[in-house]
Amino acid sequence: MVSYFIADLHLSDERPDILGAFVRFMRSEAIDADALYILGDLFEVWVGDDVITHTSQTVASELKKLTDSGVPCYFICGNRDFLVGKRYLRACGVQLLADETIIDLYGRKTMLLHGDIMCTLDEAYQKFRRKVHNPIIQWLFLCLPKFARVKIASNMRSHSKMQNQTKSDSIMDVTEQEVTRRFEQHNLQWMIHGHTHRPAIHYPFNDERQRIVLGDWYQQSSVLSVTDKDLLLEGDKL
Ligand code: LP5
Ligand code: MN
Repeated sequence: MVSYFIADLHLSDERPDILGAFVRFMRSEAIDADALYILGDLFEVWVGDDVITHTSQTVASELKKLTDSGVPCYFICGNRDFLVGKRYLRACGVQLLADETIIDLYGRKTMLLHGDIMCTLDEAYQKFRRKVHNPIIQWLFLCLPKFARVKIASNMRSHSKMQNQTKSDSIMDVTEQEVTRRFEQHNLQWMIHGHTHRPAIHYPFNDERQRIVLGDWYQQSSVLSVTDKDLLLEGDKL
């Protein structure tokens, strides 16, 4: 009885080492899981299900093998791959979850989310997020030819990298206010998210309530395993 949680792998054709680590994980630990939850930024960038790459094909094939073998897989989108569509997820056999989803995790009321929505001090990002989550803007973007979408996403990435250098660590973290509000409003026991790339276990009120932050996969893997008794957040060298 174990469920796995991963996020921020940022898979792309430029990083075959991370893709290799993902494939190894899918063919080892994941095969005996009760469930696998992917909490966003599985891909470095996603500009439409019709832009097929070696990475997108490999991931789909690994996920499909796992889901066909009876392990349910769930996906919450991140700020890089919010355009992952129904067509691709269907090919993977993966179920899309709402941006903020509450599950019963072996008796613990747990909220799952990517995490970006709680970075409310980062007003420029939240404004950007509202725009790119607008279904009309997304539809218009997806009507563009592939090369134009790739180019726009690459410009956005450059802009984001530049902006991030000027932002403080606290601006790019979740706020205590957003965390507390969700714990209280839903009477949560646990919250699990990624996005900030600061793997840790926080205790916002007491030992009973935990906020678990998953790490990215740039230098090492980061996997949270949860059983009915305990949890383990660990990383392995790529
Ligand atoms: O991603 P990361 O870690 O660098 O930083 C994030 C926030 N940045 C983003 C932007 C993405 O990196 C861009 C890639 C998305 C491509 C998706 C497909 C295209 C969709 C098109 C529309 C439907 O998410 C960053 C946060 C940081 O996390 C920490 O939380 O700070 O936020 C920003 O950098 C936002 C900027 O401050 C403002 C907006 C930048 C984009 C401006 C667009 C200009 C590009 C011109 C294109 C013609
Ligand atoms: Mn992210």
